[in-house]
Amino acid sequence: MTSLSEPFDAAAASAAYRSALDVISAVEPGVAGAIRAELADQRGSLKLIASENYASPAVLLTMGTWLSDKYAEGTIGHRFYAGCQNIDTVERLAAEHATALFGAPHAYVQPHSGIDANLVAFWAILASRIEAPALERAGARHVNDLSEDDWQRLRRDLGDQRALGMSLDAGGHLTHGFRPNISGKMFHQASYGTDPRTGLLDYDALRAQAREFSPLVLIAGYSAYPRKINFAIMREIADEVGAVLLVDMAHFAGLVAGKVFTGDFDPVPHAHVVTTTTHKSLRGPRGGMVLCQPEFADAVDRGCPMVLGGPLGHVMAAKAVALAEARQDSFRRYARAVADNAVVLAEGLMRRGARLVTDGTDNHLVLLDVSGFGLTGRQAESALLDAGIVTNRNAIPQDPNGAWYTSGIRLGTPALTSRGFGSDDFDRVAELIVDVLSATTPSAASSGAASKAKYALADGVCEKTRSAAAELLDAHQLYPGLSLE
Ligand code: DSN
Repeated sequence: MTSLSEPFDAAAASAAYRSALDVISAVEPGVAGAIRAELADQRGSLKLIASENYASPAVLLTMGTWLSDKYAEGTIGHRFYAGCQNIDTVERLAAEHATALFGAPHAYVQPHSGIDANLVAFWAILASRIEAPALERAGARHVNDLSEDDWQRLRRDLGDQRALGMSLDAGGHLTHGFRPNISGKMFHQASYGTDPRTGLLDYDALRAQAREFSPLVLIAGYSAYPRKINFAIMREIADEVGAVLLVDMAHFAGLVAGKVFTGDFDPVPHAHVVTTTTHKSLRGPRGGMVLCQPEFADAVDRGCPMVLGGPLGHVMAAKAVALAEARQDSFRRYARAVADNAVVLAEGLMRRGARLVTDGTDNHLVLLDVSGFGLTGRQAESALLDAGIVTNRNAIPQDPNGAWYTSGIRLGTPALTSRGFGSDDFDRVAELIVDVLSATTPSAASSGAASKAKYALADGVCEKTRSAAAELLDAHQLYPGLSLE
């Protein structure tokens, strides 16, 4: 890839992948074929999904190893299985890189995903703030030592707790206490939205709501809010109402690691607990992680086996490699470019008449309201895909089309920035998007809800866009020099 990605030895990586594919192919050629096809697909499309990226060959190769074959429930040096010394090594390296990179007192690198990381965080908050005091009151060391009455009282107390998170249509995440998700069954939940006039978080309204609702957990973080959050104010609100501040930085962890979000906008010094994925803007392997203040460290470390299945040694190793990469100066340049490119994309879209939620961005994503083109998000997503532009539909605040068809398209810059796309390229991407959406019309041929998915594209638009996209992609190769042939 380019100077914005880790350099790698293309000849060595090509030889490694060719040999690996031969071995796989001898057992199940269908899988080897899908692996080859996925590389071709990723190389051949404009990937604008805000939560995706391209990990380095070093990160990817680390995952394909026998570290996968070891059970290692427990934590570093304290396992439920013998022979975990090498898993200890990789887990320790990953945790050390994470604490150094983020300036966090404690890191737990076992979660398999962002949802798992949030579950560990919820469990640790309940264990530290509700269960531990109950044990102390009862003079017990362990829940198994509680009388049946005390245990039932504790279960009621655990079930009575409240969480306050950002609403889904304002950009929050399903795991932030919403009913269909297990978090909505663990907690009584309320959500805060954004100001309907500006689309921005209204901290005064949130403060008033937190005072009224009195949550145990105040959750900050998003998957589709295009602005940064002031975590100093969030912590002030949490302290005022006696809540634990949990920040889910899955989307913007790369901007925190790369020092684009600093001071009040860096969650780590302000939050009690921070969760993240490792594969989005952080550009690591698919997985999760928890950072926390010392008060929560013991409970967080019991995440496996209390919440999670056995840790994935091969993925923790890849996290160590990715976090080592993120500590390089080149990653700071990358993170800065991700944010700068998002501004260019936003301005390019608006200059061409598109409406964006909050009229811009200051992170890695933009949320495009496609109702101005007369389309649903579903129609826009499909039309763009036909033209070789991969995005995902997303609800916008107060979305009349709900969470399935939606009125929005979410676009992110992390992946194409890893390929080396710069500002001129992102302006061209904005032009292509507007061209495709302007040439798309809702289909008149059907009626009812299904019509929200049907559309027609003007003749020739797909071909023209695919050829323009190919020029951009050719100029910024994914894994240049890596050949499977
Ligand atoms: N799937 C993630 C995203 O796309 O934002 C959230 O879980």
